[in-house]
Amino acid sequence: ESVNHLHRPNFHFQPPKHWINDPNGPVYYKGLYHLFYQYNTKGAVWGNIIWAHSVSKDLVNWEALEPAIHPSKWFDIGGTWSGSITIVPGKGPIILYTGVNQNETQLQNYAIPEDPSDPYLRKWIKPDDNPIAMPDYTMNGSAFRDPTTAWFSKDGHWRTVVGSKRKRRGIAYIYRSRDFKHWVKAKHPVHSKESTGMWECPDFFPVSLTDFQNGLDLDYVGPNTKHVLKVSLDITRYEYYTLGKYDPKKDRYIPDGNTPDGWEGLRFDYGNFYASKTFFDYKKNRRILWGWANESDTVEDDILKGWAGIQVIPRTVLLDSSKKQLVFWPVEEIESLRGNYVRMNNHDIKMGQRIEVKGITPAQADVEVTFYVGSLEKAETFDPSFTFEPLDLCKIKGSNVKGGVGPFGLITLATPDLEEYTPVFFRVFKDTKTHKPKVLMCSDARPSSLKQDKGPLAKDRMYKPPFAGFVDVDMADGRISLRTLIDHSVVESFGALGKTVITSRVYPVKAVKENAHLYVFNNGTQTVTIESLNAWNMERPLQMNEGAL
Ligand code: DQQ
Repeated sequence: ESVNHLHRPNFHFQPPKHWINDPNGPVYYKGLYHLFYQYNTKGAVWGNIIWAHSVSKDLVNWEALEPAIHPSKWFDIGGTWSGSITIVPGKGPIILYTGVNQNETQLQNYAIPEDPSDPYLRKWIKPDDNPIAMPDYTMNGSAFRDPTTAWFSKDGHWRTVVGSKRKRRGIAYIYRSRDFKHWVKAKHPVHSKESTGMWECPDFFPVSLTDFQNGLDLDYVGPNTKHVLKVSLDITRYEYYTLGKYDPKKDRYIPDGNTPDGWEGLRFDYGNFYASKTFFDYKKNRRILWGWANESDTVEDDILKGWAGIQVIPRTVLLDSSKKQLVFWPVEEIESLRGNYVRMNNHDIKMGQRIEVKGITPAQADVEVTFYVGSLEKAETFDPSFTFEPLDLCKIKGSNVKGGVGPFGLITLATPDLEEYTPVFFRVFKDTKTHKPKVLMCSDARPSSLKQDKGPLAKDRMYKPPFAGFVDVDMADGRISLRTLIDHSVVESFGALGKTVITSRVYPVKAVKENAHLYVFNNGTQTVTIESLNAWNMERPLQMNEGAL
């Protein structure tokens, strides 16, 4: 089998070939970062899923180990699906994962390392007293999966959350155990929400209300915390999260009134990003997020390429100082891959101007830019009575549609004549009610590729949406920043230091490798200044799972 490298990322996590999806069981243990992931041993489409396993000292270079779990017992013969790792004092790391039995019922299982003293955790055992949880008659046995990392509470119980649904109501069940073997479902779900459908890959963790630098471990208790509940919605393939209060006595989670709980909810990432999972990094006291970015190419081309799916660059997760949302930033370790470097300072871009960033490799780069806009006088008005989704707004007001303040931003993976390009940009509106700026961020894949659709079915078309989200900034100092990691078919963008994040996958035909270009542009009447721009070539890590599997 051959692997086509044209659109293959170089510094994002990937095995050498075949399909990957959800990150599983991320953990830091005895000096190594472990990442397991859903992997098809046989091809570049979903199926034959096992837990593949890699380790890293630095979250940049990865060594592939033998698979950790594959279907082998009655309680997982139909599938070894997603789950997590918990470090249990006195026992070591324990995997909780979803097994599918021969009747396609989903069960929760556990697995233990053969040798917990081995930092590599190479071999895993599935004890015979599995499963640890089965759906009862009140539950939907084909929608019961993805146990979270468990946490230990003062009442002597371990707790884990499992995703589910009943009819159209999304549910997060909570299970308790004293010994990590016998688990009992709490009477009430920790949370649920009507009309949201299946809650895949829930994630539930505390954040600090006073320390905006460090993450918290799951069992942290203190007055100044909030909880985050994230769910992945299989209907739209989007995730959303709420901030709220977890009451450990009642085992209930109540989202804050001001964060929408449902389809309109806040997102870790407004683009191609799914089945994400965080873990607490004991080495650097941070909470790190992993997430899967699927291909958006045609299924036929995925098969021809011989590979499909990547993990995004791991991101630190913190509560924003506004306390209304989270902020995300690529782990600092990734900066070790920065090579050749160019910069630009105090450069005005007038309406209609496009400035090329030269001297780096635009198809494999890290770009940080701070824009100074100064006056917001010319901003277009935003009528809050429009119930536009950001995505609809970006669809109508693309990067070519002239505005007042913006659109301005980066044009990535472009041909010089803009036959192909993926713009990442801001457009600033004036909210007619609050008179405050309303900032839209778009990453528009529509003009990204000249490749023709192969047919009318979704699998035969590339998915090229105008991903978008609002950015909650007042721009009081007239500034806004953008960082974009470009990796051949990956455009991963962080607006306003990580307040709004958008990952997109694109497959240009011409704007590839050394034929790709990078520009800064402005299509608003307000002149915008590039206050500073720093751009780097990104090197390939020395080790990226080569030769394994
Ligand atoms: N992927 C897994 C499931 C999970 C889904 C199966 C989310 O456990 O719900 O590969 O992408």
